[in-house]
Amino acid sequence: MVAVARKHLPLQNTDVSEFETDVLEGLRASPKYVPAKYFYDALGSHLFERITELAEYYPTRCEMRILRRHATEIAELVPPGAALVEFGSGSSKKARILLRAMPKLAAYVPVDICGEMIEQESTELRRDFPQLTVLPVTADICKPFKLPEEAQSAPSRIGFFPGSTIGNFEPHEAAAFLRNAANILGSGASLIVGVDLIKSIDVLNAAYNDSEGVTAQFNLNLLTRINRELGGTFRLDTFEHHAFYNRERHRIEMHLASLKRQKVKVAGETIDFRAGETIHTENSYKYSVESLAALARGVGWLPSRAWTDSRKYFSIQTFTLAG
Ligand code: AVJ
Repeated sequence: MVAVARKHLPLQNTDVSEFETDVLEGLRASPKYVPAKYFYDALGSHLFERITELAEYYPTRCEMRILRRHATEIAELVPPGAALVEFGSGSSKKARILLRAMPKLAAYVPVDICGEMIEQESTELRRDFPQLTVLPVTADICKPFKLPEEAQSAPSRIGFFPGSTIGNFEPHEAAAFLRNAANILGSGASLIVGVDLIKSIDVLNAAYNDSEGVTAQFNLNLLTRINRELGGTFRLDTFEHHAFYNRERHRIEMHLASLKRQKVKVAGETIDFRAGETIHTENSYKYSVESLAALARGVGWLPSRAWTDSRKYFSIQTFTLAG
């Protein structure tokens, strides 16, 4: 079945086989894990949208508020004729706030692994910002990629990485991402990063254990996806959503815990679970303004400005490239 499909759908099946490789590698490991990027199939993306609207989930609202309140000041960092490059742009909802405050911007370059999504979004952006050149790039933001000629030749480039997506990386991966962004943007560049801040454990734990159970559905949907795309036999009623703040490592951990000893098949392979054994599905690292600044400095970015909301839950931080 898969072998036949692979011939006719090369693009889709490249993804499927990478998904299979990554899932099997993670489920053979001890402790078990699955990379968090696989949450975002169609249903997963929809569930994440619902998470951003939950009373307990403050990050998205806080970030939007900071961007709206300080859009003019943020825009002052962007010289006329510059190109704005968004890493992992998705729906470009946050970029729109900046675009409205940057009328002299030459180009907006949304970069996302999901080509279909940014093509559609670009059509809407061109309609809403007729004077703006929109140059979508389909790429994995963790790997080197080339900017379109028009963005390359602009007098300067500004990176935008909102949503605390940087928190999904291990700190060394976050540093590698910042280094890659510096290489892509080039000398004279600036970078605008949105990052969730270290705060009261109760606030953090509540944000990932909402009372409606949407985060639990989001987490468990990963098993549904494995069942559908990799012929998995996970029974969703035998796994439970676990999310907690790990104080030592400044991160929320999400896991799926097996409620009993059991065997599950995935892509023809049998995976054994002990009772209580978990699959580690996500880390969401929390930073202070200082700890992110230190990380960025280490790879050549000079910290410039930082804004937070009134409760200091979330931050927007800017950096410029040294040299
Ligand atoms: C999209 C990675 C920022 O870590 O808060 C939300 C994902 N996971 N609830 C986050 C997520 C569980 C989210 N990020």
